[in-house]
Amino acid sequence: PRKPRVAVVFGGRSSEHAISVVTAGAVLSAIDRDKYDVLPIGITTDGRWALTADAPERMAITDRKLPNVAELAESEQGGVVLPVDPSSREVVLTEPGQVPTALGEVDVVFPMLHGPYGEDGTLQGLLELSGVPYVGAGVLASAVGQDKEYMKRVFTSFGLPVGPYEVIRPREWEQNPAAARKKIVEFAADHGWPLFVKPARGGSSMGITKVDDLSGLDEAIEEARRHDPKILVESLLRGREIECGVLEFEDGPRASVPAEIPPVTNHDFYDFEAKYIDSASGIVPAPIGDEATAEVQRLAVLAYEAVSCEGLVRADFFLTEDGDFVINEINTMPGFTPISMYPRMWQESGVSYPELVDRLIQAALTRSTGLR
Ligand code: G1L
Repeated sequence: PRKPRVAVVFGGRSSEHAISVVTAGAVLSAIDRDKYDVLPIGITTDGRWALTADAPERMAITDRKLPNVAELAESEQGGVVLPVDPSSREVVLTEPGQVPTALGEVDVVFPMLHGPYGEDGTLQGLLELSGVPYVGAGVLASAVGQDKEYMKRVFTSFGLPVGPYEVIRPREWEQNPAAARKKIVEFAADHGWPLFVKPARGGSSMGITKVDDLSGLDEAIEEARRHDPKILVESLLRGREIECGVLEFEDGPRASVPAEIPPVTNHDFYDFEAKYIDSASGIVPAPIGDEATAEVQRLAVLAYEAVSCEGLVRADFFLTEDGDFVINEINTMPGFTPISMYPRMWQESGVSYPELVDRLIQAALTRSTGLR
């Protein structure tokens, strides 16, 4: 029989376009070509879908220059822009916002797009409608994983401890900012300053401000609302940052050894750059002892089940001075270069990067489509 064809979809209309391209390059390099055929599908920053050349070496960072899909598609040994007959090399440009009408013969999609339209369940929904199996979280888990309010509500209902938070909904701020401000000041009276003001949706750390007192509050709210009209206010959780990976095996999900993210020195908090670029600074395994390790692994699998994740998830916790874990968030599409925390945690647990990629593809293929 012919090999399953894996379409890796990457790039996209996101500020994390380049990270997606770099990560997709690493995944393409790791896919076993004796076992699978690959179809690299890039999305330009203005939304055109391109069937790019299978050339992972051109997707790496070179001379401090970040790769992008437009250059991959336009370069000499470049790709073609969909919709096309994948066997032809004809260049057909789609308009921004248009999606290809035919992905051709694709057995499984490996989605690698950050944020809205990639990580939030919308692309997953398109794939469900197309009847194409895909790697990772489904529609519901993706959407819950993108919304910090619903994520906390689901965690709470499954008995997972979450930190204190308040939600400010779009109308609350638009119709009565004074009441919203009062709600936040009362929250600060209960839980103390500083506060973190965050957009409720959107995966990265963009739009998040640490607020030390009332004077910075309005600006922080306005900034968060530029990313999402629904915002969250959280208190500073003192404690060690511990992460744990969950991966689906043939007999169900298992947890990796956890990692510790050391307190940041030159960043105000674990921000975008720290998260993706300085991930080498994480300590694997986290030096927290056997009991805490077992506990965080139990909670990570519980979070995976609570949100109905599939394939994988990275669960992020705080370990308080009392020795209790508080779950901060989950990430259905965690940093995924070979030096990112999630692959490093599995490496340390005895699962290599190529094996990780293979397990995720296999899990998607055996799941197939429809209700599961
Ligand atoms: F498909 C997986 F395996 F679920 C998957 C997909 C995407 C895991 C991790 C990622 N990560 C990324 O695509 C990204 C970190 C480059 C952007 Cl969200």
